[in-house]
This record gives sequence, structure tokens and C-alpha cells, in this order.
Amino acid sequence: MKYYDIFCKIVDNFGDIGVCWRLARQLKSEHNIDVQLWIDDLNIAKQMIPALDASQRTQLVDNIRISAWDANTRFDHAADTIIEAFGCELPEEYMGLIRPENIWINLEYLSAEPWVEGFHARNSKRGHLTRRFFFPGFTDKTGGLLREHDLIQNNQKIATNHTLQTDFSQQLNLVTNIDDGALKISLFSYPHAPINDLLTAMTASDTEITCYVPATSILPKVADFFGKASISAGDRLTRNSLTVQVLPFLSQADYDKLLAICDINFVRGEDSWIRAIWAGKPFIWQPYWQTEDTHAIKMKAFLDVFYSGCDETAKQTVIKMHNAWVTEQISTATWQDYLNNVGVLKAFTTQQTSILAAQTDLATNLVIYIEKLHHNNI
Ligand code: TRH
Repeated sequence: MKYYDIFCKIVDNFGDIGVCWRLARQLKSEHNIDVQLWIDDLNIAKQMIPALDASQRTQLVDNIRISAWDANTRFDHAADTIIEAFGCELPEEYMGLIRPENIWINLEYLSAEPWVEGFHARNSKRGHLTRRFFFPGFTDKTGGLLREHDLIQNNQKIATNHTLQTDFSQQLNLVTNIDDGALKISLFSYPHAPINDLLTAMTASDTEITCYVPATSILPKVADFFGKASISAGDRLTRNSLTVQVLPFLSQADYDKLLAICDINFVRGEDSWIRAIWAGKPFIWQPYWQTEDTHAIKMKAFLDVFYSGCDETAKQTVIKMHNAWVTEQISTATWQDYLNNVGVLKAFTTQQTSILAAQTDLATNLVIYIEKLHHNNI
């Protein structure tokens, strides 16, 4: 039986644990690999993995062994394959147990920048050990993108099946009737985004809009817009053509469904960004803020890659909308322009989703790469 250790440090937000949890489950369910996931903050992880008991130091959830990684954690052996997520730095005691024949991989952050291809699968020496860099990416010269084998099919099913949509709608007590003609939007962003501007623009739209907001750190901003001291899951707020419904923080599976049934998705960071692509709907991505405008460089690289080949007018509105969203000022005209192009963007996104989904997914690429290393084929 194959066995991987994955180390995950939750820096802030949910992206690190979101990616690690998804990868761990896919390795087990699709590649029959036993995974031990070491997490440095079980309390935060519990939001993403509700079945987790944060008081237990080690436990099995969805066939993944999850263990606390803190100052009290002792290690007596290293796995044959070790995945260090996002340069989180393995514990010193564990490092001492790694043998040269073990495969040690650093799973990197995702970027569409051209340099990624050249750095993917490169390695560096750490004493007698080799650390290998595995880069996710948008081309087949990179590690690819996380995607479960049935994801696209499941997304398409719920996006087109009335009964499934109604069931989901009832489960979350969604404000709209699926057929009411309102434009459905999901909103997940960092609190520094121009949320007030966006909601103002939405109230001025000529279309009815229902905006679903899962409960995250942006709720105070949304409450502020409606002149409320606070809002919470279950609240519904209306102004002019806009209705906002606050949802609980969803399970990853339900969040996927929400993205699939919405017409436009606002996403952020790393993992929700990719899920929005797999949902095949127009989306606006807010990259994680980094110094020296690194996030803006990352965003430009992605827009260049993803929208190359898109109708020029639609492409320019996407670029304008993204620039407005990251530079923290959005005008009603920018939003209206974007809405006017949503039909073209929907068709284009669906096409890009199919192209990307034809590439090998990240978990499969990773397993193939690791197998080759174990057999000294690289
Ligand atoms: O939370 P994030 O901002 O994470 C970020 C990024 O990963 C960033 O690159 C990293 O450097 C930083 O963390 C430390 O956004 P992201 O990546 O989209 O992760 C959110 C996860 O939460 C994703 O797995 C989707 C999930 N999610 C739910 O499960 N339910 C929800 O209701 C929502 C809104 C999100």
C-alpha cells in the first residue's frame, strides 16, 4: 500500500488547507494512496473539515489520517513520499528521519506566469536530500490543476438539471426560485475589495440580481452597505434590484454546487479561483494580496493566458473589471459593461473549461511523477 505524508501550515485564510484537503482526498479515492495529513491548526481546519474533532491529536476523516502538527508532535519515521505544501518547512525532527531514497516534494502555489514551466519539477539539494518543486499550472508542461475525475460532469449536471437545482436551493433555503430570471451571483473576496462600490453598482443594474454571500470576513462590509451593525447566515437584504442572501460557510462540495448554479462568481486566492473555472461560468478573480504588486503581475499573466482568443471587446471588459476589483474602485459603468458581455463570456468560459479539463489533473500528474522518481526513471 502506498503512503504519503502531507504537511500543511495554515498561513491565513482557507487556501492552504483547502488545497491540501482536496488533494489528500483525491489521492485516496482516485489513486488508492494512504495519506497522513499533518495540520498545524486543527481549529481553523475544522471550518473546512466539519467532521474533524480538534481535541483529538490523530483521527481518520474520509479515510485520511489527520494529525496535529505542533511543538508536542513527535515523529518516529518518515513516509516514502513527503509532500510539503507551499514551502511550509518540515519539522526538524522529521527532516532527520528522511532518507535520500525518500521522495520529498514541495507543492508550490499556482501561477499562470510563463516562468512556471521552466521551474516545474526542478530540484535543489538540502544536505544529502533532494527537494523537488512541483508547480501547478495551466499548461501540460506544469503540474496541472486540481480536478476530481467527475467534477465537470457533476457541475454540468447541477447547472442543467432542474430537480437537482431545486433540491440544492431547498437545502440552503436559497432566496430565489431557480426560474425567477434574476441573475445569480456568488461573492467571495478579501475584505479590502471595493464591496460597497460593487453592491452600489448592482443596485443600479437593469436586471434583478440575487447575490449569495457565504459567511466570511466580508460580512461587516456587506452589513455596512445595508446600514446594519452586523449580518449573519440566513439574512436577506434588498435594495432596488439587488437582493443579498447571506449563506453559512459552505462545505467544499456545496460551494462547488453554488458556483455551478450561479451566473457570475467572484472568487479569490487559489482554490476557489480554480473551482470557478471548473464551474464554467464567468468569474472575477481577486488574487491574494502580495507586496511589490506581485498579485497584479499574477493576475495579468492569468488574464493573458485564459482570455487569449476571446472576443476583444469582452476581453477588455474582463480586464477592466479585474483591474477595478483589485485596485479597489469599481464604477457602475464598469459593472454594467461587464454584465453586457456576460453572454459572450459564458460561452468563452465554457470553451476554456473544456480545454483545461482535457489536460491531466494535478493529483494524477503528481502520482505519475512520484512513481517515476521511485523507479529512478527521472
Ligand atoms: O482563503 P483564500 O484566500 O486562501 C488563500 C490563497 O490560497 C492564497 O493563495 C494563499 O496564499 C493564502 O490563502 C494563504 O482563498 P482560496 O484559495 O480560494 O481558499 C478558500 C477555500 O475555501 C477553497 O477551498 C474554497 C473553500 N470555501 C468553502 O469550502 N466554502 C465556502 O463557503 C467558501 C466561500 C469557500
